[in-house]
Amino acid sequence: MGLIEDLLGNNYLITPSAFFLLREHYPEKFTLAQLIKFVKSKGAFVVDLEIAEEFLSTLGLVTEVPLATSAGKSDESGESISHEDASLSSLEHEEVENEILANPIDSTAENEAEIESSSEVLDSYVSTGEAPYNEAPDIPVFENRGEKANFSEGESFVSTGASEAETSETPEVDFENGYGGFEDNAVDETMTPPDQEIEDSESSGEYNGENGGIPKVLYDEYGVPVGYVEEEVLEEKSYSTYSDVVITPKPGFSYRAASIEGDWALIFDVKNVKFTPPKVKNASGKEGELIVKVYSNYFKSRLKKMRKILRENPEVGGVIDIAKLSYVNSDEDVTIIGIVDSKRETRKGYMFEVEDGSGTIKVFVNRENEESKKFFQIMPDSVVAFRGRYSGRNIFFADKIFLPDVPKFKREKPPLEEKVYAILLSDIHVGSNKFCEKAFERFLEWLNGEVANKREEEFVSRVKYLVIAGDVVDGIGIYPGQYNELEIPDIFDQYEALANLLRNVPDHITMFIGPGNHDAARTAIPQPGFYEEYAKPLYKLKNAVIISNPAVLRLHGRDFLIAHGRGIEDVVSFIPNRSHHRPAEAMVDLLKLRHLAPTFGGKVPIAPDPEDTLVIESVPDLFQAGHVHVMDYRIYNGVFVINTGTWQAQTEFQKMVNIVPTPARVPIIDVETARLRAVVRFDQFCEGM
Ligand code: D5M
Ligand code: FE
Ligand code: ZN
Repeated sequence: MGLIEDLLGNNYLITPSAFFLLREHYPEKFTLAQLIKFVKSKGAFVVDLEIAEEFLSTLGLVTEVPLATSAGKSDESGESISHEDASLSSLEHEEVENEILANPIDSTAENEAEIESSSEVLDSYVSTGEAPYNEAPDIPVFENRGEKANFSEGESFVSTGASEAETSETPEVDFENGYGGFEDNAVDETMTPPDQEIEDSESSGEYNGENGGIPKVLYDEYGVPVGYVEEEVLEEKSYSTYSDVVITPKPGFSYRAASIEGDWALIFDVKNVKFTPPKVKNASGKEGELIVKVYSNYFKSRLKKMRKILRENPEVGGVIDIAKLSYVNSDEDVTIIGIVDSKRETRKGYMFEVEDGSGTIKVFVNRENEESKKFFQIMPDSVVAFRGRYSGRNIFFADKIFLPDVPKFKREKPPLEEKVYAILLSDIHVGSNKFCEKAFERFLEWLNGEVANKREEEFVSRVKYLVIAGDVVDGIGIYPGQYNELEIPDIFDQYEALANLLRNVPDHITMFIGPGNHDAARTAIPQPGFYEEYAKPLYKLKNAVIISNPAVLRLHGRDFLIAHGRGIEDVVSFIPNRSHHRPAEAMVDLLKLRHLAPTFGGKVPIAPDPEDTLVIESVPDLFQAGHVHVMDYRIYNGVFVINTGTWQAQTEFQKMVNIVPTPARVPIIDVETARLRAVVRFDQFCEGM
């Protein structure tokens, strides 16, 4: 196999110019593993000329092909389709406006204004996207956000655009005050953002203290950080991997769920998707050909899936290809469906650049039109439909915008014979010195029957499933300075420790465990699973099923969409008034766009697989994510949307960027309704909170 195939087989890409540079040395002078390790260390999954050159120089190999770096680079960036390329630079703004000037359309006041406003073009990405982490903590939500308030005020459940019927669902949700003797605290507890007193000066440098320097990171052959090597001879581990944590069911405790038959199926898992790498004739084709092909296949797949979703909406009719617009009369209403390459605000309204495989067009929506508000919800690279008229001159005047969205009606499911509960968790971060180990152990005891009252007993007795949506361990080398906050500085031991805790989950409870960005797994999403070499202890748990990120799990006929949720970060950057502290709102935005991470080239690395598996193809009953470490939930058009928070107290990094986590809360989901039944809190046991 050649270098191209070898890289593709591992989900890595190479540009032809990089290929020319490297092929003469491969595989004699370097191995695939070496190259992948290097590329991964750059946080990339495309081997471009710059990376190839740097790689060769680290090997002490000098390129024999005289290529000017800068020229090569600009060639390549011209070829690749990234969001940066698609977004409007100021130069492009000028081009756009000039085009309008050069091709004046019928002289409606609107168009004249459009022309006049050329100097006032705003780029709404700039105004909305910047510095979400630096803003003052926008967390009114915490001020009166005790669980009580949450449940009694229907308000927090009313989602943007949800049908009224939804509010009637709130009464079925109730709240359990908490664990053991802590009810009093829990009842009128209001979250206070952690302040200085939490700062634990001892916590930093615990490890460094021992041998002074920063230890060396050890990578495996595929560039995954594996562990740290300390300079001194390793003595016995100074940390626990919880091998002594043995919790057994409380004698006499009876589990109803043990006699309820399990009914689950993984109806979508990335591992089961067969990807065929794109065929290119040979690598000596045009510069960038391969990458263009890979990306265009990816977008074709996205477009195809989204078209299908949009066409399910009976209101979306009369769809035609952009290329055929010139054949329709200017007074005829038609619909186009396309990927939004870019969007911007003008004085009179909003302009989109839309592409559908047959062509590209500018779409204008007047600000006076209520529909124009949807402008803010449309993330770059998402797919939407516009209905309106084509006036010629490559501008489409839309008066209606359709997001793919979720139908308003509730999906009725046949009732279940017995109550069954599922617990949804995420972001456990085992290995972090901020991991709330005591709280987690109390939770395990609770699952084993150490309950405070009859109500809790009923919950525990009927828990049949436990889902963990990523960041199950803290990993190593995930962010600069992480070492100082690691309790377990070895990735193998982190998974060992997690498994040692999870083996205390009673046998009749089936666990579904998927990866997140802190796990030993592919960096880009989708993530097929954990790398088996590192997460072996998890694979060995007899009642655990390893799932991909994302995955769709069907429990007793109810579909649970489970994702780690990195796309939330992009929503917070691109959509105004979104916050890390209200992730359910951002998750609803993703649902409306029917995609888990719409934007290419944003914060979230997305692998351009031949199939876009991040499209939310079918409407779930429940949508779970984690990642932002804040528990939050709401109902949107019949879908229960929940962010399941974390088991990690605030890290130094989160302190810096004003992220206030809500650790150690256990949401109990009634499988029949796919709704929240209760939240049981263990945060009293979480040190540092
Ligand atoms: O993510 C935990 C939270 O921290 C989540 O809200 C994202 C945020 N986070 C994580 N890394 C970064 C960087 N590098 N910049 C800004 N915000 C970040 P977790 O995936 O658990 O680390
Ligand atoms: Fe996390
Ligand atoms: Zn995460």
